[in-house]
Amino acid sequence: MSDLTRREFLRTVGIGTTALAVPAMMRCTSGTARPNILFIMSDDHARQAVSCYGSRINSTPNIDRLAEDGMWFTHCFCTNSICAPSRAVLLTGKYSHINGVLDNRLEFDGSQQTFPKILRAAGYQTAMFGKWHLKSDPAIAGFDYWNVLPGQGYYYNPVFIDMGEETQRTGYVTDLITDDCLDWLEKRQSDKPFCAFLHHKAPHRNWMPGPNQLTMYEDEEIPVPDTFFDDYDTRSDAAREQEMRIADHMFMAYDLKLSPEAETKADDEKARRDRRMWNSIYDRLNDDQKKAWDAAYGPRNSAFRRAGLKGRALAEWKYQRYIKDYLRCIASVDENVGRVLDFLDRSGLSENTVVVYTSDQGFYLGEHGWYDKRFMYEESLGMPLIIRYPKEIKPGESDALVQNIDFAPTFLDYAGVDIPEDMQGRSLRPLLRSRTPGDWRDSIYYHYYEYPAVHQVKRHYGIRTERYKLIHFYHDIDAWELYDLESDPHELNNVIDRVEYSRVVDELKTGLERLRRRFGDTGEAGV
Ligand code: SGN
Ligand code: CA
Repeated sequence: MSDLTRREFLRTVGIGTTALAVPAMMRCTSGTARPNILFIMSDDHARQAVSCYGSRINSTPNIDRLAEDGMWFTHCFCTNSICAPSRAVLLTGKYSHINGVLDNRLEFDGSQQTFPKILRAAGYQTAMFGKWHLKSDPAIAGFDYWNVLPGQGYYYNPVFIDMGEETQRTGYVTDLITDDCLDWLEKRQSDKPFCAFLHHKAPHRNWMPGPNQLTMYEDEEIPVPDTFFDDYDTRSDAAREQEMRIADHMFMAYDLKLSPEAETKADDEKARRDRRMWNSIYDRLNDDQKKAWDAAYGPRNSAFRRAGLKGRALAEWKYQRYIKDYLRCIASVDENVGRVLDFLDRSGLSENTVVVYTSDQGFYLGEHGWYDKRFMYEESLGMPLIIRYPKEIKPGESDALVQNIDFAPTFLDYAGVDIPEDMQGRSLRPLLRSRTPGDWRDSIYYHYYEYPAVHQVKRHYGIRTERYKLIHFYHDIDAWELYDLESDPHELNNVIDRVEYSRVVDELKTGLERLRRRFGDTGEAGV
């Protein structure tokens, strides 16, 4: 999008053009011992699948190593539960309506202020590895070195864009991204602190496990979430009209890895699309990879065909196939986090490096019958967030309400650089020093825009406090929902019309308006 078109666009959605200005270089206030920053972010890794968060379904021993020596946040939330917007929030410390990336279809304007640019000006080396997904050039956004996947990228034998040059490489994406980051860390200029982004594609759809995990969970049954058969009884139509139900909306071949010849014979558009998508993915595998894949999935798929499942049993089978593939992808992410932590230990970098593990948003692992994200309900609103910095962080858990707008200010704070006033988040450093700082926010603000679009989750915004969540769905609907998270942690009872909550609703509506004014998000336009 040209600058002019972009400015016009931003004006139509009520965004000022000041967001596009790059401020003067920031003052560096610290001495030489500035910490390195290693920001590890996976794609769609729900905290229900991280063992330090009490996962019932898997174990992540290496990610847990960070939690053993660092702080994990139980109430970290995204501002807009989708990939590109989350990444733009990370870079800018500003909400989507200010940074301009309201949804995945928009391009990030890298000419605006980003924290990597500020760090670079303060003497840091900056690098970006893996999933970028912001369309524009990472160099313009502030990276000295970058080696990224185009778009969503592929799991097997992916193409990378290494400083502008495209190459296809053999191997599994999570291993390759880690290799690149470790390689750069070894060769970096060691007289400067670094800020490296290690962004995995996994465990994003279509959940293709790596060669080392193909047979993991083979003989196990993964527990089905209590809310898997949610009938959306008390909710507005938004929950009923989505298209992200495991039972109804997954592709048999592309998502569930059933062989297209056997399971997607139908000649309708969905089956044709499914065959096309799966074949284009499977054809990327080389002969050895295909052999290993077929040896793992062939017998499972034959057993599925023999069983002739229907109704609830078929839905539960789909859940098992989905969740096992998803968890297999995570096992590889965890293994690769271990490689990185070992490298930091070996090179004496662990003490002076702030290491973060997070995900671009949460994800539904069968809760409410769903996969994907987008909704403001807990599982996709929440993000895992673990931060380790032995010099300063006391290990433990924090339940403070934090958001991804806080990441940029936190890193600038650690680097001893002034935090620009127009950043909308707050440094987490006081929370990381002491779990109970007197003055912290008591509510968070959320706004999702990408509708109509894949998965058909309607536009909505809302407020979450420690106890309540108020959501307003708008655009082709005008519906409010209220959840009392204390008595209803799974958000099954929308109590918006219950008279005993009328005072709470009034207070939350006032609080929501206050947040919308404070953050300058007064329109409902979206795109
Ligand atoms: C793709 C996926 C969707 C997913 C979006 C956004 N479909 O379109 O299921 O919601 O990405 O994900 S797929 O058929 O291409 O796999 S995001 O994490 O990048 O926001
Ligand atoms: Ca994502």
